[in-house]
Amino acid sequence: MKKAFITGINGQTGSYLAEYLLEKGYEVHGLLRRSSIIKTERIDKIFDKIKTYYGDVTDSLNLLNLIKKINPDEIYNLAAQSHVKVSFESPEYTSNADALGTLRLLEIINSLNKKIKFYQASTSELFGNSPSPQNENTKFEPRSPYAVSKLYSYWITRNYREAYNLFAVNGILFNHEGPRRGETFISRKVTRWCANWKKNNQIKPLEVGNINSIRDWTDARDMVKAIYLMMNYKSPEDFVVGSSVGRSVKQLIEIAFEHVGINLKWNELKTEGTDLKTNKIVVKVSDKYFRPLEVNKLIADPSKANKLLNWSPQISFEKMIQEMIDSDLNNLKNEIK
Ligand code: NAP
Ligand code: G4F
Repeated sequence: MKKAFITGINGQTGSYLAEYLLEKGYEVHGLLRRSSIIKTERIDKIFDKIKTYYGDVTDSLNLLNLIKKINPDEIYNLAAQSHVKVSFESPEYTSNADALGTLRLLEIINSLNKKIKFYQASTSELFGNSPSPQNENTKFEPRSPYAVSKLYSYWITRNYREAYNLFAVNGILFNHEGPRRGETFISRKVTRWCANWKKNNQIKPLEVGNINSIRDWTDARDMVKAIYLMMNYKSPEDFVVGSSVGRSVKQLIEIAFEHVGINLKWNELKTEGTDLKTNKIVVKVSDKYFRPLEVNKLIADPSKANKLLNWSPQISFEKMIQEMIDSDLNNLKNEIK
């Protein structure tokens, strides 16, 4: 039985990855941050099948002691301050966790057991405004403290692979979403608003930032399959993973709104959207949600993953959005009054 240690097991993707590795017969261990309230909803379903430990990727001794104790075959480094806008407000912490956290893990592997395989959660944010579609050979132009920190992690992973012959890989994943997505990322913010509107349509308009930026959104459950495949590929290589379809934030909003029966009419400046049926303003653009720098257009060219890993996404964008709205509606129904 292979042993996996997942940092960020409590996050969106970490929770799906833990489930997938359990299905594949792994023994799964995960790093949890202590919190003053219990917030393990994403892993409650599998809590008795996994082993969790309190810790933090900013704490070298904690990581060293845990890895010695667990003695994993594979480490998946998913822990990160993962919000791009927040990274402008908290750049030092973001760098500590998202850049140095990776170095700490690689140093431990290199000194303790070079056979441990390592997965680094790299990101399409590395590409910044480089022309799309982006693949493994596209120039990196990071445009946030988050992306700069992840660029360090990308290179230190390659560096340890080449210098010390480690099986260490970067999954350069484009945006991935699903019912467990953090509530302040755009997809979940929109689907939560839609669920609220369906339940009680007297709510305030949805406030968003830049609706022109384009992203390549894939279901997180498809993404964890790609992570597994690259860790089981014959050699350690980096892979770009995404659906290869780009949509604007404006399109995302329109599609989600249609799912709850709203047909949008935008004003000329595209700063407000009105529900055609009721004439009510239902969406507003607000400066509050803009970033100091924007990344305009991220669309994956996943040809390498398609060909070498035989990977392609199975869950459509529309199905994912519908499922997210249904799940948010369900959460509202289950709220204790
Ligand atoms: P997420 O939901 O924000 O999960 C991140 C996890 O990391 C959370 O469980 C969080 O713990 C944990 N964490 C944060 N700082 C930590 C620290 N200092 N020590 C230990 N744990 C810490 O993010 P995600 O969407 O699952 O993404 C997983 C990884 O993939 C991240 O590294 C992200 O940057 C990267 N990525 C994500 C996407 C995407 O579109 N989702 C795309 C490319 C790359 P708490 O629950 O306690 O906050
Ligand atoms: O959902 P987002 O916050 O995701 P973003 O910035 O693309 O980052 C996510 O994907 C990366 C992979 O490309 C990951 F590495 C990263 O960890 C994270 O998971 O924003 C998507 C787009 C942006 O252009 C943003 O400016 O939506 C735009 N947006 C417009 N209004 C908004 C909003 N984003 C958020 N979060 N909230 C808004 O109100």
